[in-house]
Amino acid sequence: MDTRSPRRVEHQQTDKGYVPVYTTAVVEQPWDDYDATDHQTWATLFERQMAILPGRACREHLDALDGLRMSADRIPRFTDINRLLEAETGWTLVAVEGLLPELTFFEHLANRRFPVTWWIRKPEQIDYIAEPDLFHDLFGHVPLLFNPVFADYMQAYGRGGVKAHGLGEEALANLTRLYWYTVEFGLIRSAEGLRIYGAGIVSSKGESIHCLESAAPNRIGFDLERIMRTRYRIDSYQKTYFVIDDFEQLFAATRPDFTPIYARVAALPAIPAGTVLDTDTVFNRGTGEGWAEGGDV
Ligand code: HBI
Ligand code: FE
Repeated sequence: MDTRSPRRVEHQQTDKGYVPVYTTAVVEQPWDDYDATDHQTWATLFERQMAILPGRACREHLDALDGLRMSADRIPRFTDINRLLEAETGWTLVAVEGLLPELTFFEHLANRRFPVTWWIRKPEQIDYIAEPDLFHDLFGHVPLLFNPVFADYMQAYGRGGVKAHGLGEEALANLTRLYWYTVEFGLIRSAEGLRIYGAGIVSSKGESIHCLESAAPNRIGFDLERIMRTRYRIDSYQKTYFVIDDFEQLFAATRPDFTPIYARVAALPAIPAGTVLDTDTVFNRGTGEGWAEGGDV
């Protein structure tokens, strides 16, 4: 059997679009099967991001890359990362085939396991891939699990997801928006200005530049219910980014029981991705020119 091609189950409409959803099995990282092209893809992506992230990514992400000894040399071994990560925050990586059904994903997070796709994109996909591959997960998501407060947030989020699973589609949609606008596309304030912490941004060259420097997107202060009502785009740069003061604010937001919040959000209309409300705290608002076409999710 060719261990290099992931076992796909079926394509599904997910919050990342119409992508394959994989078997839920935890597998071993087939590190010896990576070939020179795979390691070169990792090196190209790693070096390209490290050339632009200082001054754009938050301090916690850059420090964790050092702490986890990640480098361009070769694709990291999950076992090496786990030794360092588990000692720091009790999180470990598990290798998976790719995007998981929500409940499986939430259960991993609730147990401080982060699922990392074992395969890396092909050279022709170097600029964009719809699915989370090894680079997106390992370079984008894993470093912040080294930060104790963000690590607590991710576990609390997973527990919330397991609870929400029985509450139906709307609760799931609200949680997916929360994940999208924080874990994937979140910005954070710092003494030097706004910085990136979202994995979807930090693993993308174009969006790492766009999210801070373009006049187009809105940058709005974190508000849990506002985020749960806000649609998002899956096939172009975000029209709106939400800004947290610090990771404590994010973790504190998960403390209350979400059930009454889901009820309030369900009674209100969804907010289109590019809207700014009078009640919003706006950070150096842009002018909104140059929107890419395409529907909101
Ligand atoms: N599965 N492997 C993997 N990685 C993800 O980031 C992921 C997932 N399944 C569901 C999912 N993300 C999103 O629906 C989150 O909003 C829950
Ligand atoms: Fe992701």
